[in-house]
Amino acid sequence: MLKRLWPLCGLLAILAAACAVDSSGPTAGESPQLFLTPAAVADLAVDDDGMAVPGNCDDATPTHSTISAAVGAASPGQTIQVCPGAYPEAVSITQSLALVGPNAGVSGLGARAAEATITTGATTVLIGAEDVTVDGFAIVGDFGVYVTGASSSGIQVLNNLITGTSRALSFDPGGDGINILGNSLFSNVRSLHLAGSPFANVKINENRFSGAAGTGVFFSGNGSIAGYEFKSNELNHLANMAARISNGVVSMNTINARTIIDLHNSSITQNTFNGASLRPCLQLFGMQFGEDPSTNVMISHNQFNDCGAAGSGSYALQLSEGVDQITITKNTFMNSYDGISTRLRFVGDAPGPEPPPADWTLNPNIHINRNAILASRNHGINNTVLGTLDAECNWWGSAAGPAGTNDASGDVDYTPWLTGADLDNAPCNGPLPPVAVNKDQCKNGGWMVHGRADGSRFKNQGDCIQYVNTGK
Ligand SMILES: [Ca+2]
Ligand SMILES: [Ca+2]
Ligand SMILES: [Ca+2]
Repeated sequence: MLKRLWPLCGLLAILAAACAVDSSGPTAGESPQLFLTPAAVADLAVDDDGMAVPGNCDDATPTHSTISAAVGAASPGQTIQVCPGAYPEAVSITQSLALVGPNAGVSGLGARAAEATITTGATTVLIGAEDVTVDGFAIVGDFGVYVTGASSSGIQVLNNLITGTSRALSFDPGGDGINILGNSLFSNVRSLHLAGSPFANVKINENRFSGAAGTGVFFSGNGSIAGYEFKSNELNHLANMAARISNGVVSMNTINARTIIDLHNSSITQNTFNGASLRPCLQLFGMQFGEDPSTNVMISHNQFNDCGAAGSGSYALQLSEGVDQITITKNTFMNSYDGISTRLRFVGDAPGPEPPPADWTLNPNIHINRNAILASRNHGINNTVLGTLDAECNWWGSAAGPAGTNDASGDVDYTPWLTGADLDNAPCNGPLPPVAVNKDQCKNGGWMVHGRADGSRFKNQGDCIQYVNTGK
């Protein structure tokens, strides 16, 4: 039935996307693909079987069999459609182009159609121009995708599976308007590297970062990023986001790796951090390694699970020297070694004397309020430096407040505390007064230091005696 439509499809190339039959037979493993609506038909087509037209990989018209040949034939701003297949070639792009693979628009984290797989042992996709899009490929190399040249402005890396021996995705120059969305990036050294500066308006959303070793996500410490989204990623690879990031939002990620970040005028919200009881979870950069200490950061509504272990990496959340205007609220810290700690200055940090002990003083504008701090294994809050840490109005898992290893250590103001688990509404009135059980406890001012079993206070001695007698 469909075979009989074939001549019509050949005549009406513009409608070719409606015709899924390949009279020459598809490449092994290649199922018929419908890429693009006719209105979005690409300018050039590539298929490793040497036959396709834009919009139809199964057309019998001869075309480029390598991506490099199509890139060489393209004019600036054109779109190149790449059909499923194997492309063992290094692709170098030196002008604005869009490379559109068979999984364009399809996340790298889920089910995919047959891939266009580009593979070399060296740098596989080299981008040396602004406004280049690479969407919907599988890419394997020493460097998977490597952005070089004077500027990375307008680079879009979307919906790819990228594996790199040294780097999966690496940017040498800074730039404005960079989207890294929907990719699965794997490397045992670096899954993502931003080396250049300055960057602006960088979105890194809905990706997965994986690798067994290395600093997986690394931003150069002398760089800057103004305007930053890091949302809904799955981060399984140590992240050192050392660039000075301003106006950033880190939200809704699942983070299964230690993460260190330098943030300014930014927020960290609605993330889940998992430490597996062996690694620390989140550290805010201070002035170690010459960083500009994090300032004006809201850390709220995050879940920290099983973070930290004895030794240097002991925390769910750690504040480093010099951070200021930090608000930590409505988070849950569950089963951490230390829930929240302050970082001692270590040898190699600049500036100041070495080594520890507590040799720096907290800024006063750090507030830890209305969090749940539960089942900590060493300390719920561990302040190892000078200055008082404001930790009033937290819920410690009991109306009786901190206890056992779920406690506060060092100079921490933790009273009053919440006497209920509702972080939005529980009263901040702990410690609760001892319950009056006989009327003698009401006399001689005793009514002022006793209370009811629900934690409420008495108005006067008579109120107290009535409670003892009637329970009301
Ligand atoms: Ca074909
Ligand atoms: Ca093919
Ligand atoms: Ca207090």
